Amino acid sequence: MSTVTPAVSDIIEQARLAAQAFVEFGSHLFNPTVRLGVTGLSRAGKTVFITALVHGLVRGGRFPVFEPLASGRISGARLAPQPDDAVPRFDYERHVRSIVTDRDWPDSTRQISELRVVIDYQSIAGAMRTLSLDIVDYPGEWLLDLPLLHKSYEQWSAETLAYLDRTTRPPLPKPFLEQLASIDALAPADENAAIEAARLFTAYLQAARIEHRTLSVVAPGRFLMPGDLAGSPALTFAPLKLPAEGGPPAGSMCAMMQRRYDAYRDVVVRPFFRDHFARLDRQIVLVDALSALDGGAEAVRDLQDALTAVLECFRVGRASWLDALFRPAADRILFAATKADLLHHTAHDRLEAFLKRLTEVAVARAGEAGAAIDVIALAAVRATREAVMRGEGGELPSIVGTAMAGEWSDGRHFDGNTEIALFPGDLPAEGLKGGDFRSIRFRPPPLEETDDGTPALPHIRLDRALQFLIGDRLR
Ligand SMILES: Nc1nc2c(ncn2[C@@H]2O[C@H](COP(=O)(O)OP(=O)(O)OP(=O)(O)O)[C@@H](O)[C@H]2O)c(=O)[nH]1
Ligand SMILES: [Mg+2]
Repeated sequence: MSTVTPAVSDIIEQARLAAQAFVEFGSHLFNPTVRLGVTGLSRAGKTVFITALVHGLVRGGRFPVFEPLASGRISGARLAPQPDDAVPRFDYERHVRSIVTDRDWPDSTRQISELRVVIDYQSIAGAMRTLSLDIVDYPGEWLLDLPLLHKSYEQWSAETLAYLDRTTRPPLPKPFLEQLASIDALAPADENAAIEAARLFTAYLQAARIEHRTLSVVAPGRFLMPGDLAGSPALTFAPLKLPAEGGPPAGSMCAMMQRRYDAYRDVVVRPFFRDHFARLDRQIVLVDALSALDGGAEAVRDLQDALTAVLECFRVGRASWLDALFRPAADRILFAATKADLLHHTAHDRLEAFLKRLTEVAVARAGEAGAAIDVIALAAVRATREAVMRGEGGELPSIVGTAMAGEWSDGRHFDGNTEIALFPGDLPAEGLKGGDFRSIRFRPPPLEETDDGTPALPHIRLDRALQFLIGDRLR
């Protein structure tokens, strides 16, 4: 049976990282760089966060809490060619056009991309300096692959099938499970049956994503966002019911599936995390807690499971072979609940407290390992204003914004130009139950003028996030 043997591959991995760190150390002396990791499941708000952050730096946003900018020590920020030649560039201009000009949100991300921002600033002592900020964007689905790094095919198959057998959330994986029942894992490998199994398994994952919006721990992420790997053998596998004992006979169905799973893990997943997660200086973990609250108790549990499984892998400071993969670990980690503009500010405390409960274990572990931790509620782009509605129950702290065009679940239709005011509901004061909260999609807002007349995107606490993440590197 295949197990994940730490020995040889880890030693190679460590040596590679050490060499990389050495080369980078040399170049950082002349060109100080911060690699900022933006982590988040799909739809968490990564692309919007990166776009708003860069827009604020380059165009001068209203950032009173971001000291280097507020005090005037930053003389300018500009986009520069990124360090990795093989990775596409983050299409900043297109995303800005979408948010600012079209007042529409960017599309869901399908490929990895990277951006470098160079910040010119005056140090506190008065010297002129530059800092490069490197940021990577990627499809959130791929993050769900992180737990696969320490799982064998047998483990993954068993866990996935256990989930599929017990889940009661529609869509049910019936077509896949029926086909699975017709496959004998020990019989000779049958390519057509493998293709059909992978197709039905992928169809289930896709349907589950559309239905739930959030995703649980079952997915190999590239099945949903294959990038340029669509149709390759490394993506043509599925879980199988395996015999309790004994290795897979050579040439059998399960031997073939296992080989493909291993290829997916070692050739697709491992390099992605090695190249983009292993060398982070700072890390922000974005969590769309509000959509989960809207989805009810099971959606919240789903989000918690997925986050726990993913954050478990950032075992900062623990003696595990994954340490090698994630060293040097980020020394500052910010956990952020996104889209806080969907709440009145009086509810932001509750949102932060909810996020703390969701990520408790990961937060404690990162703190133990010596990383500086903070938890905040933010909106990278603030799409609403606040208002007080007077109803039967007295005054309700509400929000006002332009509703996105389309049909709502309550049957109302909006043309995309109508302002509505609503009370989004209450967040739970304790526990991880769903609240009676409604998450609404508003259009991005028009630009606002800052005090010196610069047009800027409104936000909530984006400046506080920046101060925590890179403020100390601009002193
Ligand atoms: N109101 C509001 N909505 C936001 C904000 N940020 C993101 N959203 C909403 O969340 C959706 C997803 O945001 P993205 O930035 O595309 O999310 P992502 O993490 O890049 O998602 P993937 O690319 O699918 O992994 C957007 O289409 C918006 O509807 C925000 O600050 N305020
Ligand atoms: Mg994205």
